[in-house]
Amino acid sequence: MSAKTGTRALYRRALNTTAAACLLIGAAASQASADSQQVNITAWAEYFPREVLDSFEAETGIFVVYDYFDSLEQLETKMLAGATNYDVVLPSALVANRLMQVGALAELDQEKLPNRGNLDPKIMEFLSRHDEDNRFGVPYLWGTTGVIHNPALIAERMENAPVESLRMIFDPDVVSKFADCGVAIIDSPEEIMAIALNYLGLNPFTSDKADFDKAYEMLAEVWPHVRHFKTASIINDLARGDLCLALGWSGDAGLANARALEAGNGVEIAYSIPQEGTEVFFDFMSVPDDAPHPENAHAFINYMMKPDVIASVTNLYYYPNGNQASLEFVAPEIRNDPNVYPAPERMSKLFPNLPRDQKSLRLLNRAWTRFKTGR
Ligand code: N2P
Repeated sequence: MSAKTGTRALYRRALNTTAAACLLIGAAASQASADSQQVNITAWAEYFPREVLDSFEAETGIFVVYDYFDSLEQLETKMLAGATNYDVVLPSALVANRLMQVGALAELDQEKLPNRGNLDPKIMEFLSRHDEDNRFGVPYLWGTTGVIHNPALIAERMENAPVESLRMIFDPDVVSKFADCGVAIIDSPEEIMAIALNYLGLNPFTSDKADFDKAYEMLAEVWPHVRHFKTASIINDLARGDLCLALGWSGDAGLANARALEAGNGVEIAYSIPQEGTEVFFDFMSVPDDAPHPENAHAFINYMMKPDVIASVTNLYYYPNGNQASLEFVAPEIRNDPNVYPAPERMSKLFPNLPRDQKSLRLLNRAWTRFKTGR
């Protein structure tokens, strides 16, 4: 489903349900326009389960309009232009940091977020590197970027493939073995370039051109074996068996596996956090400075911090969350899966994505574009 169709469908649905709710709660509600009873959110596709949005709507009478984005760059560009009409946006902590600096995010009204007490103080402290005193956002889901693979298709092509290593993607002798069953890389320049630099033993946040040249040289050898960079197609392509390997996000591997199971097509998908270390990301719930319904935005964010609610998101999407009180509601097989909640030994090798200076960003984007376009 394209982002456009999805949004239209939800709009229609939101209006119908608004009409039904008005009938139910009578005159007071029917006077409120559909507009003031809505919250416009934008996030990745498959990041807020329909059933969770349904319960929020039922509990609050506020209807959710969900618009998808396919890349952080797309979200950032839109937010910098302003007047998005969004009430809640889901940037990564890194992108949120840049948006704060230009005044594109509103400071949250902490009084309206009583469920904040459920959040994990360690994660809050961590996030204060991007958002001092945690004033502009609260953590939603987090995860790692690593090796998603189809063990059966991989084993047919290589015995003892190094699935715990980024060699699966960055070593041309290895990745070339899987070109025929389909290799994809998420279209996320800041994440993938940092991982590539780190793999080479270089500073992931370097602003040295020679470092970017080295990373580009490595990636150029990988490019002929990559089928696509379509972030939004990766889950379904893996689930159908149309890809056997991807450098992508931890939860998307779990989701692809669950989808294949549902389809009963015999496909199995696994994930590993690379032993060389990789990026850990934190996604942020925040409110644009010009949000049309800031009250509803706070109600939404507060609802998503209910322990059982956010645990149900983790249980469906295989991404850990930043809510300590939710852990007891997280299914044990997810809570104890070291590829979802990383074991301490792997955790110590993870690095968060940090802000880069303009020069570094320019070099990074140039290397990425050359890589992606094969030039
Ligand atoms: C989309 C998940 C995106 C998480 N399915 C990236 N931070």
